[in-house]
Order: sequence, then structure tokens, then C-alpha cells
Amino acid sequence: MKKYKRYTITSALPYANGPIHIGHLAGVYIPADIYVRYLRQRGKDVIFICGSDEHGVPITIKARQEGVSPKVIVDRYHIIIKKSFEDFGISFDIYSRTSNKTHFDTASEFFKKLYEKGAFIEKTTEQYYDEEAKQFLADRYITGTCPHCNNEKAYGDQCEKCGTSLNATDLINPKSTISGSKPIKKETSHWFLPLDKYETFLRKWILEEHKDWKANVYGQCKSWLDLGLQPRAVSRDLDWGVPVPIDGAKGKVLYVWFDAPIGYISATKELTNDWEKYWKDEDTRLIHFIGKDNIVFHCIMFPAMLKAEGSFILPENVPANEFLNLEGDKISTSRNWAVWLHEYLEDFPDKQDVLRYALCANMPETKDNDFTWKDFQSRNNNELVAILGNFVNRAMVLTSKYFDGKVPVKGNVTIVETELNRAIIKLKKNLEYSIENFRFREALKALIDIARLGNKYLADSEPWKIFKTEPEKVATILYYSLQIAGALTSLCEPFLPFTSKKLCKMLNLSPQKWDNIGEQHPLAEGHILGESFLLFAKIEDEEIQKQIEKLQKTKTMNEQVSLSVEPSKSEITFDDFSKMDIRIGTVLEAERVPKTQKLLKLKVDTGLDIRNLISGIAEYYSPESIIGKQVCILANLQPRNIKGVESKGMILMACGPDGVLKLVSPSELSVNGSIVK
Ligand code: B3M
Ligand code: ZN
Repeated sequence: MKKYKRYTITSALPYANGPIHIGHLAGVYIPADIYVRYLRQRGKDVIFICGSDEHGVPITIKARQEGVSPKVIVDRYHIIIKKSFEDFGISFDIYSRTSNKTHFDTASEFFKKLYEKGAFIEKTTEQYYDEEAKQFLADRYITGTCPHCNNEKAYGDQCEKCGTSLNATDLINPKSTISGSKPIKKETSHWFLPLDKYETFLRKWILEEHKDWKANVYGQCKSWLDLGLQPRAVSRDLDWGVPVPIDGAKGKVLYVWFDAPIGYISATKELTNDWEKYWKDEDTRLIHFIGKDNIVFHCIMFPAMLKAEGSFILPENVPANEFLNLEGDKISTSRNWAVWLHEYLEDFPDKQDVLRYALCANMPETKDNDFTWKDFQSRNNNELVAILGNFVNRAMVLTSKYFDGKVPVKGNVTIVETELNRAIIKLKKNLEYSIENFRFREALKALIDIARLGNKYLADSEPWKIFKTEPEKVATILYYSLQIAGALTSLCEPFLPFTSKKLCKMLNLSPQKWDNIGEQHPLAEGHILGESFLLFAKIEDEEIQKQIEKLQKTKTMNEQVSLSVEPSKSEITFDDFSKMDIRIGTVLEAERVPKTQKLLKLKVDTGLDIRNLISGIAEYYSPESIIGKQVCILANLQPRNIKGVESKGMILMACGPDGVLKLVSPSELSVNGSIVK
């Protein structure tokens, strides 16, 4: 294989429209991080690039849902995502963002260069246009009936019910999600990259020269290429993104899949002035870590762009993973079916490596794979605690007991130790081979096998039984055990960086050179070890049960939602809204209204007055449970006479699809009479 001078490693730029979950980590960032940490330990010149993808329709949709500007969304999630990566030890050399000026400049220049070279074709096509909102509609902004399964809520690019990918023009009864109106077709012109012209080059480059790519990646590329490539638009009618940098392109921005991969280059520019060698020198190995839904963009579209530009290298490998499911179901942000990284750390503080381990062990390398909490628990308890943690702990505790916490004298080495050393070197080689070939699960197994060997060595030689009679032999056993622990500091670092640090501390050792492992003993005789502590703790059934119940709750809620969420009501003006005088009040007294099932009579301090109210919540709240609670009251509702009592105003309730009523209360104690606005 070719010897490379340096490595440029990129991992997909996550859309800054939501936080990061375990699927992202397992699919992209953990494999990339393991690979990079390994290369660094081998002394390679490597840069690890990532950043937030802040353009495109996914961002504008989220912004519209929340009624804020796209900028608010990307600013919020950029910070959250960046922090999650830091928390989990994903060791980017730079985590940038595509809203930076460097990126705007880089993407614009790239486009201009291609434009000037005549690499684009300009085409006029008909697109859906919302006359009320006065804008062209991205496919995601159009819903309608799926021509295949009659689902009335299919999107312009895909029907999520039957999974068919669609063109917006396929939909029956198309509707704009922006205004609700029926869109019209209107002509618009865009720049297209004629991918068909690159087909011969791509076929040769991928299908002949990159037979070494992972089967899932190669297979997907082959089926795209076999279908035949079409010109692909590189601009969009949208007001969010990098403006198309030529005259007469008002209201048009670069297509997000044109600008986002250029983000890798912009981020490298921000990282180092010497960026060109990482992108333009044939001796650089460029590798993109991505998920399977990004394969076509990284293997076909971006390489075609780079080729058209002419001065860049092409990716040498694109080790894309498949998807990770959660407890048997597809991970979904909109259904909240996910384990969010920030939430995980709240429930399992300081257990980053446990998740890294469980995700690596289940990495969807060749096919979709499933994460379950039970598996997470057993990986922790049966592997990290019982094998790795236990081995290190036994070696430490025995050394402290017999040798006062100092590395004992090596003594007479027998065939057992020689064999042990040989076996470890072999496993280390396997581990290296596996990482270099993007087989991270296999690599992790080799790591645990090393600890397993150590454990077996201790169990077979039983030093605790022979200390009285053969102290020198015990010294040899512990000397060797500690050397294995020392080797593990480096070998585990790509996978378990936090544990590696802890282990170094425990052994009072600085990180070892990878290449020395198996060749030299990291710990000298007489070396004073640090305090021993447990690297991993058992995870109890209750903790796992809590997580399973949390998911169960999400599932139940989703089922109810899919039953019947009330359709939204028609638009009102701000004036309509401001007619309502909604206040915070405190319930002072409550009693049942005789001869009724549903009604409570309440006395409420509204801050304006103390008044009587009748509320239909007796099925959900007992009088005792509601006294003292703060509630929201529509204070200026015309008084009504209910069961002979004058009711002044109305208590506001949340009513779910199941019809269950819940009080709406301020999140913090508020002054009575506070205005809800
Ligand atoms: N943001 C898609 C994704 O998050 C996209 C990746 C860009 S990589 C240049 O799946
Ligand atoms: Zn369908």
C-alpha cells in the first residue's frame, strides 16, 4: 500500500438543527475519533476536521417551526453540539461552522472557479412556488398525498409512511407548509453540475481503483453509477445560505450539499495557513467518515466537484457506516426516539467511556445494528468491569498488598511469560490491522482480549496462594501483570480516552509510545504506583430499568400523538391574542360541586381579586391536591353561571390526545396577577 506523508480526516458536518444522539456517535464520530487517536499515537501528521453544517432546508424548517430566525437555531445548536463532542472526547483539531466568513469566501471562490471554467450548465425548470408567501418551495416544504400509499402527509421528497422517495410534482393535492395554500408551478433557472459528464471518470476511479472500499459503500456507488448520473442543481431559491456569487443571481444560494463539503476545506484553512498540503498534495491521505445517507454526496458529487476544480486530491477512502437503531426502532428526532448525549451524561455522569465502548462494540459497520440498554449494561458489567477493570484492580491491589505499591523485581521469566508476551504482541498487531481497515468492533475485541489474557494469567498462576512459599514467583507474576496494565494505557486510548488517563494516573505513568508496546516494559522495577481505584462500576438493573421506562413513556406518547393531534386552528392577529387577559393565580380553596362528577369549585387569588371559579377537572385533581397550586387563568372571560355558582374566568389546562387534563403552571413561583403574554 502507498505510504502517505499525512492524513486529512473529516467527519460529516452535523446539521445544526438539533442535538447529537448515539446514532451520530456510533455511525461517524467514534470510528473517526478512534482512527485519528490511533494515527496520532503512531506519530502521523494528521488533522481531524469537523464543524456545524448551518445551511439548507433542515435549518430553515426548524427555524420556521419555532418561529425564530435560522440564525437563532444554528447559534443554539452549534454550541450544544460542540459541547457534546467535547464531553465525549471526540478530539477534533477544529470544530468550525459553515456560517464563518472563511467558509463563505471559500465556497464562493470554489463556485466562481467552476463557473469561470464553464463547468456548470444553466437550466430553467418548473418548481413549485407559494404565491402567498412569495417564495419557491423546497421539496420539504410541500406536503400532499403519496401516489403509492395514499398517505396524506407525504413530503415533497419522500413519503415517510411507505419510504418511497418522491418528486414534489408526484404528490396529489400538493400544499405549501408555509402558507397552507396550493402552490403553483413557476419557472426558475439554476446552475447544474453535469454529473453525467463525470460518469466515465467516476466508474473507473471507484469501481476499478477502489474495490477496497467497504462493501456497503462500494455497492451503493455502483448502483448509483449503474442507474446513470444526471446533472444536479448546485443552487437553490432560498434566502438562507451562501449567496450564488455571480451577477443576476439574486435570491439564490448555493445548494447545501455544494457548500457543506467545502466546509471541510474552509475549516482546514482556519486551522492552519499551511492548509494546501492537506488538500492538494498527492501524499496526503484524505478520508471521509460519514453515515450511509451521505455516501452519494461524498463519493460522487464532492469528488466530481473536486475533479472539476482540478487542484484538489480525492478521498482515498470513505468508510461509511450503516445506521444504529434504538431498542429495535429507527432513531428519530421528531419522535424523540433517541438517546441524547447531553441527557445520557446527566444520568450517567463520568461514564463517557462506557457509552463509547458500548457503541463501538455495536457499531453498524456492515449492516444496521441495534442499541439496547440491556446490552449496554452487560457490556459494562461483563466486559469493562469484569475483564478490564477487574484485571487492573487485581494487579494493583496485589502489588499494594505484597510489595507496598512498588513494581516488584522481574525475577526468573518462564515459558509462560514468554508466551504471554508473544500473545500480546499478536493481539496488538491484530488491533492495528483492524483499525487500519476500519474494522473497529474487531479492534475493540482485540483490546479486551489483551485484558482477558492478563486476567487469565493471574487466575492461572494464583499469586495469592503462593506468596508465602514463592514470593519471587509472585514478584514475577505481578511485574508482568503491571506491564500489561501499562501497555493498556496506550492500547485503550483510541477507544477509551478517559480510562486511559485514569489508568496512567493509577500507574503513575505517562502515556507510552505505541511502537514500544510489546517491545519494552513501560514500568521499571521499584517504580512507585499511584493510588488504586476502580476504573468501572457495575450498573444496576434499576438504572437500566429507568432508561427503558423513559423510552416506554416516549413510545406511549408517540402512539397517542399519532392517534389524534388536533389540527391547528386558523391564524389570528396579534390584536386577537392581546384581547385575552391571562394571569397567574393561586388556588386558595377547592371543593367538589355536589352531584357532579367533573366539577370543582375553586377560590383563586388572581392578584386582581379573589374570585370563585368552576373548573371541570375533578376527574384529574382532588380538591386537596390542587390547593396552593399556581395556575393560569383567563381572567377576562365573561362570567357564567354554572350549577348555580357564578364562575368568573377559566383555568387553563393542557389537554392531550387522550383527553387527560393537566394544569398549566408557571415554571417558577410567580407573583399572583403576573400577566401571561
Ligand atoms: N449535514 C447531513 C447530515 O448531517 C449533512 C452532512 C454534511 S457533510 C459535508 O447527515
Ligand atoms: Zn407512501
